[in-house]
Amino acid sequence: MDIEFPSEFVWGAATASYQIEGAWNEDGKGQSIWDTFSHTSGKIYNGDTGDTACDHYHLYKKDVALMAELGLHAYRFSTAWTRIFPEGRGKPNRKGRDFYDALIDQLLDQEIDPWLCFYHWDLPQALQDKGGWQNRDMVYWFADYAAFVAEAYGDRVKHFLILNEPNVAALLGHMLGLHAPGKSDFMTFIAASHHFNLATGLVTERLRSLSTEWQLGTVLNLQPVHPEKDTDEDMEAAELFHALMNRNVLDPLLKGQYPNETEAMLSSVVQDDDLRQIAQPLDFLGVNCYTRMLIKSDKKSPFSIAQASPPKGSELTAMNWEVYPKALYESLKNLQENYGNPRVFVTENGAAYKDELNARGEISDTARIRYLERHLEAVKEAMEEGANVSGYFVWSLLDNFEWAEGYAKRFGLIHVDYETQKRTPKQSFSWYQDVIREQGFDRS
Ligand code: GCO
Repeated sequence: MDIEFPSEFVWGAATASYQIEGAWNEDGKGQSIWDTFSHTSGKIYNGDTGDTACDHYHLYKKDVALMAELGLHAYRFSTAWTRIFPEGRGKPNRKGRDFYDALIDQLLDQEIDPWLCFYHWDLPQALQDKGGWQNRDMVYWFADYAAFVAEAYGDRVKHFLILNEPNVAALLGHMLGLHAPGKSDFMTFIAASHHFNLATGLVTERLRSLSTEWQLGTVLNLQPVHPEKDTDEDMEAAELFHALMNRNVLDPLLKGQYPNETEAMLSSVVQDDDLRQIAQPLDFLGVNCYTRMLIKSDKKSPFSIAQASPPKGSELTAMNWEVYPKALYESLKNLQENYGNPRVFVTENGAAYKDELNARGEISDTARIRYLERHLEAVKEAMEEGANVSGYFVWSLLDNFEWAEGYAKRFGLIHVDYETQKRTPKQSFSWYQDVIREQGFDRS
């Protein structure tokens, strides 16, 4: 076999509550900032919302059966905070808690390891109304919620992911206004960035005091940042973006300090004991990586940083993201060489393509298979050079609500017809079935 992985390598797939569950206001669930944002006209392509999504809330047994058919070792999902605490705090909602109980039991019945993420962006609106992540109290409200969830399911769930991509949530939701809660303010971005970091450390400390049984990690979006041109201006812009996007979360978590480039920006929100609180040892790091970031200097943009277009003729996915497998290799090598080679799981990697059903109702998504193969090759190359990688989760199990893009972008191994909720495994589903069974693949 051309590309082979160790026998204990974990093969998974990932989703997120708001992107697949639907039932946005059912069985006592409260309103999240993504319910608010998607119900605000002009925010989401085509006016799409997560009101129904893949209706996973009602179809989860069917979806778990498909995961079993796929042969998944692990399934990464997130709990909707407002399903468990409709207002974010206070009295828990029994029906919401029961849903995740049933999902976890269904997974265990099929011998699929549940990997639970406490937060994949769907903050309770009631807490946003109190300032959300800009408010330092969020850190304690989140820790209370995470501790409740860990104690509710921790007898069966052994892997917890604390936050999903805090760096992306801070930037897109609080600086660029492209994601919920739709803020575009530098100090809101800075405060949210720091409070996400603080929350990660506090939850780690709280959960360690509750059990030594659990494997605790958190999920970061790590994309290497390259200057568009080798000019001083572009290289400086790339360095600053790397500090804002990657190092502003990596350095406090793994080194107990903020990067020089951003330390002064954060000084107004960092309090004495914070950096010690943040740098609590984790059992693993989740790395989400899709492509690289190409950055150029642009005096008219915030921080004089702008994203450059991929080089002419680049191969692109339906998101117009450059297919650049080396990005995943570089992200993994960066952790090995600059952050003490922590245990890593690739917790998201995948691609959106224009998937169409052929006359026989099949989807031959060969471009996605090729994308996944090339990125797994990059993972294997990094591992052969000593990177400490223990598993890989495809984003995503199902086509789903792709945030501001709505349902226009399909990342799933399984096609979802949103009118009928019919699930159709794509060719990549069968390909991944073989990869999991063989622990590797021959290049196509
Ligand atoms: C995340 C991602 C997912 C996206 C995927 C494709 O932060 O984990 O935003 O929710 O759907 O990365 O963009």
